[in-house]
Amino acid sequence: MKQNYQIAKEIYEAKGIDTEGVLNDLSKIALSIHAWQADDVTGFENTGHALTGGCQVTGNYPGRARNADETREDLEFAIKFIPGKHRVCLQAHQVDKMLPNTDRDEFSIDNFATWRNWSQAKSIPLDIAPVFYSHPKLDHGLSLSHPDKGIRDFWINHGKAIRHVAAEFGKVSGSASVCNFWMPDGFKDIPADKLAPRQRMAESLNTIFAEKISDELELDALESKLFGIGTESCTITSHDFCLTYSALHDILICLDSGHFHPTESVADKLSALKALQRKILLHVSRGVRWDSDHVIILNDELLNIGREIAFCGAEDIYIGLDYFDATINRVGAWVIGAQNMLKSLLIGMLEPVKDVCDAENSFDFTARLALSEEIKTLPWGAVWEEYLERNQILPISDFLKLLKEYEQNVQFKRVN
Ligand code: RNT
Ligand code: ZN
Repeated sequence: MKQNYQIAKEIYEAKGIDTEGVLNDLSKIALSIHAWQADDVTGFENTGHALTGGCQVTGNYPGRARNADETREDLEFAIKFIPGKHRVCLQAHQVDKMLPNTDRDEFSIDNFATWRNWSQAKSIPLDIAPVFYSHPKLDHGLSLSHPDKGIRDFWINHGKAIRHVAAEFGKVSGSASVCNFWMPDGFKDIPADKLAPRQRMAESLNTIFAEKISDELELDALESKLFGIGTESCTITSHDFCLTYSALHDILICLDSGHFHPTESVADKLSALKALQRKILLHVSRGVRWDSDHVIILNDELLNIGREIAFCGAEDIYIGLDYFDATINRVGAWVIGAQNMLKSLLIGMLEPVKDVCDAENSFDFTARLALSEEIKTLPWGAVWEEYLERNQILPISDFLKLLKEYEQNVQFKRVN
């Protein structure tokens, strides 16, 4: 035990916080690490379809994973630097292989067999998201809300297929696989009719979710978005739509922290949802101007998310990561962001909020402000270092050296 930690432990103890208990609680929180940081959201269908649906990945840092094997290789390297036991989430186009003459509407576990075996062998549970973009059947920017029944049916079948894949993932890991639905449907310019597409979207979702799959195997989630590139004027699955739909159908609401107005905070929404929804999925991301997916840094938004999760209780909150940056080493992006997520949780869990609550409960708002500011200088860094050491995680300077070796020996050898 390091001297710094010993001192920090005593400082926290004096404030009524048991750092050992906190480290134990933190080790039980599983993040769902987004596999799509490795391949710039291209997927491995090899159909040559460009990335569409308003998602953009900018940058050309060498070493993108070109297939599922390389994605797993990168994940295995990254996971060595992320303390704790975590999950991995796939986008459904990150297939192991395509099967002859089949498209997304016919995907099955056979397209993901190596992923499933890897999950089992490594004890890493998998989550998955159907992919409604980067495909010609996203027609005029519409999938499940398209006026043409044939197009809707194609996407309905894709949604159903991926729920089954998720259930197979859940079966091998013994922990329900979260299947997150995000549809890019929307309009660049102001639609005359915003109602009919939303009615069609709701109907399509009803058809997809009609089949009951055990909660032990699979959990459905619905993700909202305020706007995307090319859908500036209207998104069909807006927050109002998704919140209402998820509440009425008892599925998870997915809040992506890059999908709201910049002054709107996902952290502020957590307590409302925790009080009223059964389970919540987060996509922790960082919006910067028009982009919703920068690597998460330890800014106020992330700190507030960590604080709210710590306060409300992490159970029933699934913490998924969702960011992608191709201007830096992609494995580096994973590790930096995931460590920041864990730091924000640790900081939140270490906060001695009892005094602040006492002040609040006696309506002493001056004390509440003073005490909540005082908390900010507590020595959480020493506790974080101890956590890394106990998990045999190297400090970031060593990580950077090993990452340089990894990119020379592995990532940079990937051409095209
Ligand atoms: C898109 C959503 C979605 C992501 C994809 C890869 O804006 O955030 O959750 O998974 O971008
Ligand atoms: Zn997201």
